[in-house]
Amino acid sequence: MTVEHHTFCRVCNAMCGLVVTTVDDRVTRVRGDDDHPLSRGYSCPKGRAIGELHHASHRLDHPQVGRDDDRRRRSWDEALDDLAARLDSVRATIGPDGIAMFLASGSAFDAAGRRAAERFLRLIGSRQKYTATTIDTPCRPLVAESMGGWSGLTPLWDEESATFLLLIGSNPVVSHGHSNAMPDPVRRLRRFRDRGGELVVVDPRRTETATMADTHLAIRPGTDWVLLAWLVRELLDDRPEVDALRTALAPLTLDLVARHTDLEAGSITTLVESIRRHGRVNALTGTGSSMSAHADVAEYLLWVLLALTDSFDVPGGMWFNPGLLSRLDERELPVGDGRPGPGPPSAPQLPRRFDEWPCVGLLHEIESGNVRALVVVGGNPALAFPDTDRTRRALASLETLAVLDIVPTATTALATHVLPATDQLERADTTWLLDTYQLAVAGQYTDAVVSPRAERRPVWWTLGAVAERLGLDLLGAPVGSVTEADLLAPILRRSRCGADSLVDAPSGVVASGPVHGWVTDRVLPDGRWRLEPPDLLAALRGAIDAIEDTDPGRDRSLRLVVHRRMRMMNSQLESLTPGTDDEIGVRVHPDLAATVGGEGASVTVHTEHGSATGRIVIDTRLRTDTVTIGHGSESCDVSRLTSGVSGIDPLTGMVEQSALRCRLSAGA
Ligand SMILES: Nc1nc2c(c(=O)[nH]1)N[C@H]1C(S)=C(S)[C@@H](COP(=O)(O)OP(=O)(O)OC[C@H]3O[C@@H](n4cnc5c(=O)[nH]c(N)nc54)[C@H](O)[C@@H]3O)O[C@H]1N2
Ligand SMILES: Nc1nc2c(c(=O)[nH]1)N[C@H]1C(S)=C(S)[C@@H](COP(=O)(O)OP(=O)(O)OC[C@H]3O[C@@H](n4cnc5c(=O)[nH]c(N)nc54)[C@H](O)[C@@H]3O)O[C@H]1N2
Ligand code: SF4
Ligand SMILES: [Mo]
Repeated sequence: MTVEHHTFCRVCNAMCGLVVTTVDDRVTRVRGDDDHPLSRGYSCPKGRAIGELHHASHRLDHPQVGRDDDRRRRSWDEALDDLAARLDSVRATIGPDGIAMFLASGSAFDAAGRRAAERFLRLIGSRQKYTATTIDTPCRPLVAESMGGWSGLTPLWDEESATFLLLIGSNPVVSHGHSNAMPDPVRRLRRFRDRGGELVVVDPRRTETATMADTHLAIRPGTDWVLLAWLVRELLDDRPEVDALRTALAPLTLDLVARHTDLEAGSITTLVESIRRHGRVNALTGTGSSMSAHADVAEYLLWVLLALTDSFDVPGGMWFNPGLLSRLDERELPVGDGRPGPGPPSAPQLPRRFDEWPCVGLLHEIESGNVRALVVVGGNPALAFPDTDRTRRALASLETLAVLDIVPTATTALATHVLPATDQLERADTTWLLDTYQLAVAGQYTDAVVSPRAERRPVWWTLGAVAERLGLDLLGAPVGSVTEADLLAPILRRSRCGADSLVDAPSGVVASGPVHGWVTDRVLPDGRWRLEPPDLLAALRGAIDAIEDTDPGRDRSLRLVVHRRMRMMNSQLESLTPGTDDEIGVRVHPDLAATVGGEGASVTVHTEHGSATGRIVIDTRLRTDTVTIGHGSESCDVSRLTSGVSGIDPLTGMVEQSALRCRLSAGA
């Protein structure tokens, strides 16, 4: 029987509405949902691949236990008994902190599974929680807490009433937004421009997004903070409350800023004038800014710019989505001052923030023997963590590495327990964890579209069954008697529009567009942004001191930067979406390519931390001093070029992943 199901995509933050056609238990078609209020029929190749992913022959279908030649297919009972016995022994011998968890992209869209996973670690009593935040964008929650009192504040573009949008190191036409979910980005940006909005893109590459902009500033990688420092300096005027900031910025001159950023002085001045003319600003950073050194300083200055121009929490400025399900505007949120807790025992210098430790801390904890067992839920640390060889040695040295995933990965290859999870079409879900990233107060619920194939099991079920064996009540009832609907019910009950109307709306609901005032009224300490948080101000001073001593004109080194690929989600979907092969390799400008063998030739990129070899892909959009490798591919693995020891951001523990000095050599 042919059935059309309304559901939503859980590959990336955009969470586009989809219509999935099934004939009996086969998925025959996936297309965008025309009735979806936010994505309006849009879908991308990744989303359209989820049917194929559901049926793919390489899917994990059965539990497996053991490493290398000893790995065997096991029954669920055997696999869970073995895993639980190992976790129990770690708990008994070295304590709960011997068990760690890495929760990443593949768990961010699994409401019931993610909730269960977080609770699992709490029940065990382990502090060893790690997520992708500290290898992605920890500068934003750091600045949110330091300036606004709460780390979860995420400024959103007001697409209907903003008149000026500044994008720094983000390419939403490909990524569909970093912290702002942007389904159908081209149509959205075009509509913004059509109604007179001005778009400025700051990126060393003339990206797909930059080609749509009024202005593209092809900045030298890693210098966004210098540009932002100048904008803030120009807009500070004579406000008395920012004297320390004014003093810190005093050494800058337009000439110095132009030389460092490699931008024309005239275009910098024009940007300042634009901001003054518009009055209110919408501005977003992405990984291009968050992954380079001084990311915290750049983010800090951006938020200062927004605060100074009265661009937060007011119409025409940026807004904060309280969430259809999160309902932040009704909660008592913790008030923080941006001070971190102590790091893990083997690396106390690292900060504990957002209730977790930085990913690089996990490497230290494994190497020191503090962590003996790691449970990975929807993550691929073997490719996502820095310094691939070191990371893999650490993962391979674990007594127990349990991985809950849907396909074999570089990480499952090192696992002791490979546990097949249900995919998105096999589970009921709701837009919970990321509802504050949506460009409207909106949400969606979906039933499972198809039943799980083979022996795939939901993440919550697997962890519930392990917990039961450890004598812990994870799910509130015996795992065999719990349904996904039971687990989602408490989340759905929080819906602003009521659980039933959310469940009954096939394409989701939009409760409202931008709302204003709740952050100022309920979150900000004393109703004001802290404009001079001590740690960020100190980081700014340090950066300015260093810049005064360097001559950018003499630093001709190439810079390695990050980018996302259209047809992959990090390391995912490589084998499914046609055209991914064209996206994998070392992208360079043709002039640079000519010096190392030309298009298609093999080239090796070296940083002070390591080297990676790939095929040259010509990219005429890049600066000639910029090289870029998309993250997430084993054949050309950019994480071989990063370090888990040097360049670690002292405030967040973030790894330096962009704007790294590098050089090229022809061949492998
Ligand atoms: N198609 C696709 N979509 C994705 C993902 C994916 O892998 N593929 N991944 C998802 C994830 S996990 C994330 S975190 C988001 C990321 O979302 P975005 O941050 O929007 O990611 P990118 O598209 O890589 O955009 C980063 C841009 O920064 C530029 N850049 C690099 N270095 C610098 C610099 O020093 N300064 C400036 N100004 N720009 C710089 C790059 O040229 C690139 O255009 O995307 C998400 N969406
Ligand atoms: N050098 C360098 N390092 C980077 C980056 C970079 O640009 N350069 N980018 C960083 C960024 S932004 C991020 S977000 C991280 C990404 O780090 P990760 O999130 O660890 O990387 P992914 O490749 O997205 O891995 C997600 C895993 O989830 C699995 N999965 C997919 N769907 C499901 C599901 O429904 N259930 C379960 N259980 N699993 C599922 C996928 O098969 C995949 O193995 O990497 C970071 N690391
Ligand atoms: S943009 Fe993201 S959410 Fe939309 S279809 Fe593509 S992968 Fe799915
Ligand atoms: Mo990310």
